[in-house]
Amino acid sequence: MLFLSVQTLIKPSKTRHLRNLIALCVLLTPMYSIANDHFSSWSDKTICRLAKTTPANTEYQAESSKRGLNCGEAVTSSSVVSDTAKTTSIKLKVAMKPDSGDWLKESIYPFRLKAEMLSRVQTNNGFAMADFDGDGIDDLFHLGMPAVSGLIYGGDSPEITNSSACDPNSGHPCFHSKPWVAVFLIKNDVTYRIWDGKKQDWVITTGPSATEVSELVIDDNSIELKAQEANGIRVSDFNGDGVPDIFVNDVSMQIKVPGKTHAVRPGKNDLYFLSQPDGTWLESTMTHVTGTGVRKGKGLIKFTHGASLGDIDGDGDIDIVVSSSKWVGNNGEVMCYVNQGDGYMKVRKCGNQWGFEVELGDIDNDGDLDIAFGGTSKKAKQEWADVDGMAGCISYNNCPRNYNGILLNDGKGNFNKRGFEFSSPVDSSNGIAYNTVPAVSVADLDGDGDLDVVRSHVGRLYHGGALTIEENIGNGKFRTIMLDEMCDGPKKKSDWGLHEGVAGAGCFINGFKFGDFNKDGLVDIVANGSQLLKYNQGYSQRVVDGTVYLSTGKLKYDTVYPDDTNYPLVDFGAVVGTIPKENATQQDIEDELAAFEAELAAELNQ
Ligand SMILES: [Ca+2]
Ligand SMILES: [Ca+2]
Ligand SMILES: [Ca+2]
Ligand SMILES: [Ca+2]
Repeated sequence: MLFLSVQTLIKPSKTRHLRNLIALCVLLTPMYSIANDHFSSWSDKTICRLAKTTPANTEYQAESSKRGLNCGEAVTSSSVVSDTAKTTSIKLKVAMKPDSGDWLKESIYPFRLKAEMLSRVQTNNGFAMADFDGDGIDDLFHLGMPAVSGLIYGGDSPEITNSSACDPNSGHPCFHSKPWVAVFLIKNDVTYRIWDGKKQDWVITTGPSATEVSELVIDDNSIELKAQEANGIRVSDFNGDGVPDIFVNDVSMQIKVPGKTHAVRPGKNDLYFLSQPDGTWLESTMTHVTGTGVRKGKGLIKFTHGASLGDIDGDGDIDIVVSSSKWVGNNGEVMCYVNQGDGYMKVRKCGNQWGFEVELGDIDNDGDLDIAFGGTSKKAKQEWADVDGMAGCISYNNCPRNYNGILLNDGKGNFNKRGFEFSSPVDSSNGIAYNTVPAVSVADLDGDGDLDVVRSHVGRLYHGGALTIEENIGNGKFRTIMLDEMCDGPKKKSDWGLHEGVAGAGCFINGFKFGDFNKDGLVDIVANGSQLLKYNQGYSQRVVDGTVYLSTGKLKYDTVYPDDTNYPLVDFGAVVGTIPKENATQQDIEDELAAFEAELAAELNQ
């Protein structure tokens, strides 16, 4: 799939008028056709789904009538299964890398959509892409903390929380009544006229467009099961109907209680949305999640900072692994949602490691999915022992809770055995160790058949941020081949902020996506920027969101920023409320063309 925007085509031209003239000439035909039939690229299935689930939308109804589609009847489960069987295999696709759902199939990076979402939500907490309408183009699932009242922030009330919290005694509906998940249907080759702030002019663009269909995500649960601090979104088909489902892990919030030596957290369940025969996604924790640690009506509460999807037990269905930052003895637990084959999940303990991030991949190439694990750094623990103590450590040199490395699968979905440990501390340029790994991902970056590891690092309380790339050198062993520091953080401990989210903190990568963005056969990396990035405005720290590590050969990278001229990813052409609407008519284009011709002629005559 080639996504070529006209902006890209005409970028090299220094003459704005000439550029626009070329653009207009190129665009006349496609714009005219779009103006007459903007649904042409939408499948019958999509039109029916939207017509059925949004009966008030007259345009969907009209289009389904025009096509003679019978969308009115409730679709039964059996008819969906047979319909699915015609087009896709019922057997689930096993999420071995690279088919993890984290790979960007198209060279799109949704800046415009994220900006749109940032105006609606308090924080952008990540996105995932998967094709849900079966047109071959990945659609977008966005996670963001809703703007709600009643939240307490560490910056305002450090005596209550390090980060942000909902005070259960405040009476505020902080256990959100607003949704965290938004879904956008992506279509390609849509032509729009949009305002370009840099050029201070309207430009015409052809490329992907995003249409919001979040009304398809349904959460009928009581407030007790709403998200509180959702930290990541992952999509894969859990129930085998060929439509991606949605999993959101919730790390919940940390509250200090007077008189207690450490913070307590109320804890919330993860969110589990399953695709339904009527085309919606329904939050299904109550009906579809049971097992160890799952309390009836409350789901699994394990402070799951990270999650990864894949077939951990080799039975052909997609399971879920979550990290847990709940202390158990001197260490913690890894929990697994084990798929029963039909989307019913039975939770069990599947490892004994405390920490933050998990990413599945067959690290040792023995056919089962292992975990690349992100936790805290021993050196940082020791550096901050005077402030934080050494909780969880048996001795100064023996801190089992502080682990960054590989957890090996025993073939049955148990991750008790440690493999390679990333041994050397990652130090900031100020000589202070990075504390935590808030994102880890895996891909075969050098094409030698084994999975390499990419990690994000932050200092204590998210001060400073860096990335490392670890090359798999065989037998599941690694060496660091690259360290890129985005923000160095405070120069000394006494300059450190007291909580997360303070000005200057929060410059970090919270997720990676991979793809071949310049079609040279090499795997490139794009970094999803921190959710706190907006707090960094006005600081000299480098903006990380959308930074591309463009491979130039075996494990060598050019770092490309979103405003560089050779930036390889395409933004959405437009984000539209409900359905794409043509913004320009044939007459508009002809008028504009005439105006440019006149301006150009005047310029040449000067
Ligand atoms: Ca599904
Ligand atoms: Ca499985
Ligand atoms: Ca393995
Ligand atoms: Ca490799």
